[in-house]
Amino acid sequence: MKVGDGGVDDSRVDATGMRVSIVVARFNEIVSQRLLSGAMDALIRHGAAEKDISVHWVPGSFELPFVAQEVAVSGAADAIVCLGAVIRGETTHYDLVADGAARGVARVSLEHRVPCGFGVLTTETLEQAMERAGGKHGNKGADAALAAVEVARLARQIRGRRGERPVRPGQPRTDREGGSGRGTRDHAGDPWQPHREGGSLALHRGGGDVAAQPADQLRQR
Ligand code: INI
Repeated sequence: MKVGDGGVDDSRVDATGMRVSIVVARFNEIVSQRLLSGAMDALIRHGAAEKDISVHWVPGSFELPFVAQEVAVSGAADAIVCLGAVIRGETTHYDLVADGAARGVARVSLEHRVPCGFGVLTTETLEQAMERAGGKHGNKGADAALAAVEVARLARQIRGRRGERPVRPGQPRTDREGGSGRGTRDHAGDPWQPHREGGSLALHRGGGDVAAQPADQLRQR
């Protein structure tokens, strides 16, 4: 079954065991709060545990990429969902904010190899935004959350098939790019370095230290 009228196929999404960070803009909060509710509901309906969902509020959509980047670098999330509402006013600010958010989020996703769902509405009016935040055009927050999880699952399959190890942002991606990844130095305590575990090499991505609002407190907002 499809969610909304977009390309997200509800039946393909399994959020079980996924750590998801939602970054949400406070600007036009009446809309973004609904996008957030839609995203949370969709993730939980698809098996995500509430404890694995964190929520980071930012002032406006322009700030979404920076905080998404902090989350990505921390290694705390398998998928990131960016939510906001950019509603056209009478100035060109709209275009700058919308463009900055879209390009910035795409860049974070590609550079840090963490799927980022883009649930930022860009509309002419508040009414159009509300229609896409749980109204007659569905909830784009839910769509963005499920898209990010679907892609995170796919990435996991592809990486698993290639036997590829996770990459710490800013580190060489392949052996040819520099460093073998099987360090001879003592990397004790570095969760990104391979270590012996039951006779085979293992590599853990540690949780991040980015301050997040736990999802179970969110409902009280
Ligand atoms: N931020 C939004 O999320 N939506 C908007 O519609 C919007 N408008 O129209 O100005 C908006 N502006 C704020 C912007 O995102 C930044 O927070 C601000 O420029 C400070 O950096």
